[in-house]
Amino acid sequence: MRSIQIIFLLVFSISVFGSQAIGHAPIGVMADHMHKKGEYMISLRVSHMKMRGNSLDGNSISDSEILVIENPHSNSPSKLSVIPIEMSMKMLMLGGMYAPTDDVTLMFMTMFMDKSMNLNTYHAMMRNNIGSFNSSSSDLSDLSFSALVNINEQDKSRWHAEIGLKFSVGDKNEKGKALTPMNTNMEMVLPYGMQSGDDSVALVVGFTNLYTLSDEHTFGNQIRFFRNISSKEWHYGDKTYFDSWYQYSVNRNFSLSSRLRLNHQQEISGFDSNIKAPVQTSITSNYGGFTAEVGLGFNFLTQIFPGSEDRLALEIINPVINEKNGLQMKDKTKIVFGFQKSF
Ligand SMILES: [Cu+2]
Repeated sequence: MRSIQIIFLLVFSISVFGSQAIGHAPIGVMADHMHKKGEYMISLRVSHMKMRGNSLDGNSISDSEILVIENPHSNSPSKLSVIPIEMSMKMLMLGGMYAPTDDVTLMFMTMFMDKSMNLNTYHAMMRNNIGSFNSSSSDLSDLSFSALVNINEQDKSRWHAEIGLKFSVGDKNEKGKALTPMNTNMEMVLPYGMQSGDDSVALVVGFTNLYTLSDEHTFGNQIRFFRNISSKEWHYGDKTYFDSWYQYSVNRNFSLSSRLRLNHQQEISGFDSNIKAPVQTSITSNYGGFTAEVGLGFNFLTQIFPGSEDRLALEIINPVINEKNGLQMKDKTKIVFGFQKSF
């Protein structure tokens, strides 16, 4: 009888004082929370984003304007002749967290990426549109291991740091068929942005602050740096994310969020001499830059599987500032859906 009472009390206390929807950041933010000693968590995130149209140094540019830009790789054709129309990126992220102590949470994340791009080809001499084609790639893209370390925990404000490594394991020599400006089909190494990896290792350093204004209102701020520490012929540029979010707790099971993200990334370092199609994506300076986006979302706790409550979350993210380097595609809406469960 006594043990039944204890179990009842335990279950009751978990459901009343346990997790709240507002206890985790908006789903697009990583490494936002820590766990109590002995806790495990698994997470699954699915995201989908689209890019459409092009910009030169942040300003929209038409296809006819792109067709008069110099092709730096060759004289035949002497101008860019293949133009990206639309790109879609699907990502699947599987993560795990475990807290060996109250002050340290270990985090593991693996990412699977699927990319697809539609492009138009223009004739080398006549400059008329001779058709379109699709390039795609999909692969396990990267694995990362991090430790989150409690720095300071007060009544209303907590700080933690993240230190980790991100290993790019995806293929960087993926090939595809392309329609050339000579009106032939050719198998070639896909441009940098269509590859699933760059064979590099990045050091990840982050700092997160969570500020609880009241039971209903919380603010979060996070900065994360990705610095390349090992690479082969080329690698994507170092990047920095800054996230700032506000969450409102509607009730224990449901919270709403708004978030501003600032992204900065360097252009690609190094090059692959096999990547030389007359298209913007095969030019390393057409990568990186500054962008900002705004996300709106919710976190929801519900019971699907046995055990602790299941956490479902969604975020819809829209671009607000585009200062991408050189000639690049413009970001459109991104959607992130997540499922998390603690043990
Ligand atoms: Cu977690």
